[in-house]
Amino acid sequence: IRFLTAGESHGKELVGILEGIPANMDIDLDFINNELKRRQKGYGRSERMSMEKDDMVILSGINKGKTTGNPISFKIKNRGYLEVLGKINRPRPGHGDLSGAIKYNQKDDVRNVLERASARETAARVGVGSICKVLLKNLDIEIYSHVIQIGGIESSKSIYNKGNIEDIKNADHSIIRVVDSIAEEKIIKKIRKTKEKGDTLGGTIELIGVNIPVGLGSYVSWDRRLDGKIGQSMMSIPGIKAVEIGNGLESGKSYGSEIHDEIFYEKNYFRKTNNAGGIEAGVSNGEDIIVRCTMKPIPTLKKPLKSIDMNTKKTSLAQVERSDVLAVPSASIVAENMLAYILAEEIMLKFGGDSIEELKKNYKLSI
Ligand code: EPS
Repeated sequence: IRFLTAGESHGKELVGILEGIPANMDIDLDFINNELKRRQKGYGRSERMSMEKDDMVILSGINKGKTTGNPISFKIKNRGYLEVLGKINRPRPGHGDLSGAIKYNQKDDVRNVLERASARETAARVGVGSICKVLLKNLDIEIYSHVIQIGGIESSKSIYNKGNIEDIKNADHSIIRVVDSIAEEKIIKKIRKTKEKGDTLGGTIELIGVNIPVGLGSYVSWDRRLDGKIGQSMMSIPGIKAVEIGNGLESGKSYGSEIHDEIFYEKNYFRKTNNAGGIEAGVSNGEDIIVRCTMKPIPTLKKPLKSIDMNTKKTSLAQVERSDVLAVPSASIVAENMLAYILAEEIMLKFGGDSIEELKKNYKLSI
């Protein structure tokens, strides 16, 4: 399967095209729109979020609530559409402004760069990913996420600490998707103070994929490794600067005897630990897939950093635009949906099928 998105942050609409989804799959538009809504929540987002009520308009590939096998195309309206936008020529450190302006020769006005580099585009990706989630649900594969750290304050409920899947399923009950209520309170206070100071924050997300079959991805070539594909998809989310599979960071500090997951057998192979995060040698091993992503603070600061005025080449303060204090909870929903896309792609590669009936039959025969 493959997808493309188009659209600018304050342009008229975002559009997406997703190809390769099998025919006859039931699509519940309410489920998709709820995914779009989940991405818009979170404490510390710009007032733009109360303006945008994202909903998907299907243009093709779905008929009478079922996929047809044809490419699916859709649009999402930007309620924040602005016909005239002010010029920008004081690039924000940490944003794509300056590199984009030089690369695309937009030195007179960086506006065209940031309108596409904006994370608004991820709404279309959630549209794509939510259709992939429906495909995965047909095979009982689910993806959950929560936020495990913001501004250095950690949740105790990470999967390698005191967290468990039941806690994580409740992440939507928290406005910042933190399931440890003590950490949640501290973080909300920190966000409030950060906003007052005109500053921004980043954080870390944890994702869990459950009911994953053995054998997605391959070690035979570098570009078929599942961890490599997941890594790229996560790194492609604006602001993500680090990706970890399983207990990856810890593993570099441990003995092999402490970190590798021992293998047992009772009717089937299983492991009692999952430090590998469900992937060994670029192949899913049947355990839950665990991924963590860290997002840097938003680069638009109300109290701006030093930059250069591109007209005068003199030191100046970076441009101030309306923006978010942080977008980590939103990024967690984007990450769920990017993981759904990668897993759906791998499922189609391994099991195949032009209709959902054929995919399900192939899947049952193989696992
Ligand atoms: C964004 C800046 C803000 C965010 C936007 C991403 O928009 P505005 O500049 O209009 O306040 O709200 O995110 C979205 C619109 C969205 O839907 O996530 C940026 O600069 O990346």
